[in-house]
Amino acid sequence: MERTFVAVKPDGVKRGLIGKIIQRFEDKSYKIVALKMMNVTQEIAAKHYEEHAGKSFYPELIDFITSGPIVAMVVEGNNVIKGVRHIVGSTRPDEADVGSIRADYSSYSTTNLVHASDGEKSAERELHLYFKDSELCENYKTMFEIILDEHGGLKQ
Ligand code: FUP
Repeated sequence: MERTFVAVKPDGVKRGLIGKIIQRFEDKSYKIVALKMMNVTQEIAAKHYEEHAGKSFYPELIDFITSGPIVAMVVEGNNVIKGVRHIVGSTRPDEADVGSIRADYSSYSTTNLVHASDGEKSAERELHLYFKDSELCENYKTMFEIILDEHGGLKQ
C-alpha cells in the first residue's frame, strides 16, 4: 500500500489544529501508521528542504519550520500521495481549492499549516528522514481495511 509523509507545521500546532488536520485524513479512510510531536533541528530542516536551498523564501522557510514543534506522521492508503495533496491544497492558500486545509485555515504561503510529500521518491525520502522503520506501526487494521477484506479487496 502506498504511503506518504505528512507534517502539521508549527503554525498548525500553535493554532490548535492538530486534531482537525489529522481528522481529515482519517475521514478519508487513510491509515495513520506513525505519529509524533517533535522539534525540527536545523540539520533535518536543511535536508527536508534541500531542493529549495538558494531560493528567496528559503531562510524564512527554515526559520519557520524550526520555530516550534511539528506533528510528523506517515499516512497509508490507496493513491494516498495524490489524495493527501488534494486535501492539503495548493502551496498558496489564496489559490487552494475551497474545502482544502490550506484554503480553509491559512492565508500565507509560508505559514500554510501542513507539509505533504509530492511524489513517491520524496515520500520515501522524507518519511525516513523523520522516522525509523521500527516506528512504523502497520500491525493493526482500520475499519476500512476490515470492510475491504470482507469484499476480497478492491481495485482502485
Ligand atoms: P508544497 O509542496 O505545496 O508544500 O510546496 P513546495 O514544496 O513548493 O514549498 C515548500 C514550502 O516552501 C511551502 F510549504 C511554503 C514555502 N514556499 C514559500 O514560502 N514561498 C513560495 O513561493 C513557495 C514555497
